[in-house]
Amino acid sequence: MNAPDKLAQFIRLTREPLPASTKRYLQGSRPDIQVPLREIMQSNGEAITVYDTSGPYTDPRAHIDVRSGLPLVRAQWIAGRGDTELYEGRKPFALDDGLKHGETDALAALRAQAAGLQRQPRRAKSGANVTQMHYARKGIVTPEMEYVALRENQNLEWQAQYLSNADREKRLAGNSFGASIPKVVTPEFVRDEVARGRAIIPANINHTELEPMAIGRNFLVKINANIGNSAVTSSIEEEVEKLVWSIRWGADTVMDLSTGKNIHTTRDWIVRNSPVPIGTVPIYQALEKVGGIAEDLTWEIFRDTLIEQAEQGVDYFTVHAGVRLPFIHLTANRVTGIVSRGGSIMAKWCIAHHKENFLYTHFDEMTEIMRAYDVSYSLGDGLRPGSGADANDEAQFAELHTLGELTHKAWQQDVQVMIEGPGHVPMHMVQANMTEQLKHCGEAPFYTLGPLTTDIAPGYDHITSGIGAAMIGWFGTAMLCYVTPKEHLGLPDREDVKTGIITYKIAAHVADVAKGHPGVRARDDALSKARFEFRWMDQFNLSLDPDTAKQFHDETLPAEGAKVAHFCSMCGPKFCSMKITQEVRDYAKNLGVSEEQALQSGMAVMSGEFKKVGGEIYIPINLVPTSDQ
Ligand code: IRN
Ligand code: FE2
Repeated sequence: MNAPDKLAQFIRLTREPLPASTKRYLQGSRPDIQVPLREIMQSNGEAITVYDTSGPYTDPRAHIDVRSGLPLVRAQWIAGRGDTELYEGRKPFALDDGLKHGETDALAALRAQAAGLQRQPRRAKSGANVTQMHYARKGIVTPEMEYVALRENQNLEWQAQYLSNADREKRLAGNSFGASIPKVVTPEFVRDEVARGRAIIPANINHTELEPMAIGRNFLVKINANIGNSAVTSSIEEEVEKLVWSIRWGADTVMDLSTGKNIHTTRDWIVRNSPVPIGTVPIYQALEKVGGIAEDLTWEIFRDTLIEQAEQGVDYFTVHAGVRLPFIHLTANRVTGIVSRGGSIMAKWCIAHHKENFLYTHFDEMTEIMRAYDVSYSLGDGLRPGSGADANDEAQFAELHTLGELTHKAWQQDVQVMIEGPGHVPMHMVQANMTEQLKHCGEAPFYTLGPLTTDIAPGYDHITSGIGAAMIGWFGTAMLCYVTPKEHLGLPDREDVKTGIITYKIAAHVADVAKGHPGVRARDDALSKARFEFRWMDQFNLSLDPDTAKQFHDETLPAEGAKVAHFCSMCGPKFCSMKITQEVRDYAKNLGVSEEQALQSGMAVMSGEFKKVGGEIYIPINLVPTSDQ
């Protein structure tokens, strides 16, 4: 089987909807605003809806051909604004960059097809500003903003049916560290958040396949999954597979961090087949263009790379413009020096030329390019700490303050910005990062990598970082960059990607619950109820990873009957606390007394028993009642 066919087969497999799930759409104010969500139907007839990042792949009615890309959701919106024009575009740099590495037939076939994927690019008409921030500041609600508003509301019907107003207020009053989460997200609210730079909608005008989403402190916490080949492993089709796989499990954005061969072609395939925003670090490709020699980089090569990627439809760029020459010596005494790839490339350039970072000196020019395509900045943390020992040091915060300065410069041109954050930070030092970011970056969304709260667990860094991610999400970080179990050890495979995503869905969700988004706890409550009522299938289906939940259960109790049994193999039939509670309730009902009274009389009986055996907490084994064994 050739590579594209293998890919098509994989995508067929991942088109299965998740168990008991149906794709639904919320209809917006115009026919082409249709916002997806996933409805999970329970055996008791109650439905829970959840945010759905999986795109058309999980819609059985959608026709998908990876060779031609996804449906063009935004085509009418963008063209309708009349402020962009189609143009010739640049020839992708070194279209045949794979050939010199000894290209296989399968890759040659992919390239030929990718050429078909390339579309004529669009850019802003001369003098026009096409960014979402620009529209927002003019008071205009774009279809993208309306789409996002519909998408952010969680289980509104459920809330109306099951939450009293008081309950809703109680949830909203959860400690949200100064965030102001609305009861209902309206398009006007989204517009206002984007206008003041507190949220971004990463949406390149060349990414017409995009289902818009927002990143901001007053919205649901988002997660990003990194994919991408390196010089040593992985292929184009594997990367598209990882994309489809990532959004199936809930990645809100995906970054293509490819550094190996076929960078341009891989990206074409990813963007054309992605319903979620795609981010990149353009300095990686620029470095490939100069044969990997950082000193040979120039602003011109970087600028051409930016334009090349902007034409392809990349939605946000990580730019390490805060790694300034005067800050580099501040890392000299660190335990782990500079751990950011982009940061180390720029530091090397600065030192070699003894010049200020060209990303910093050309920032306004760069912003003009971003503006012409509405690419958002993700201002990179090139000096983030790479160990707990280096956390919150002078180098890190000097860079953060510079990122704040650059944010305000970008905003002068209405270009959207988020700020990248660490890294490795012990738990008690996590909150200072958020406080410092809020203070210096004008409330632009924070986007952190973990942080990892300890350095002693390679192989488990999804967990060391999931802890920090949950905390910083609660404090106000808008997007969490996932870490997989392979962090520090190797390139993640498909299973690692899934583990990283589920871990980060947990972190984001616990933060959302703590922040008080009124509808997000619907899922917890429904799952708890299903658990208490021994509706095993509902418990699996409501979970973040139904396959694993079911598999673990079935490992010890595989029989169909066990799916309705009032116990599992953890405690067995006699010691199931939930079963006993239910028995107490039934007992009370039979006696016609309240649960509390029943518990009290039950306890009186128990305490009698307890005294009979001598009143010791630990009783000799021969005195343990055995009658019911
Ligand atoms: C996120 C927050 N801080 C860093 N990140 C991510 O790290 C960033 O979005 C990108 O995916 C990756 C960039 O790594 P380097 O080049 O800074 O190591
Ligand atoms: Fe690290």
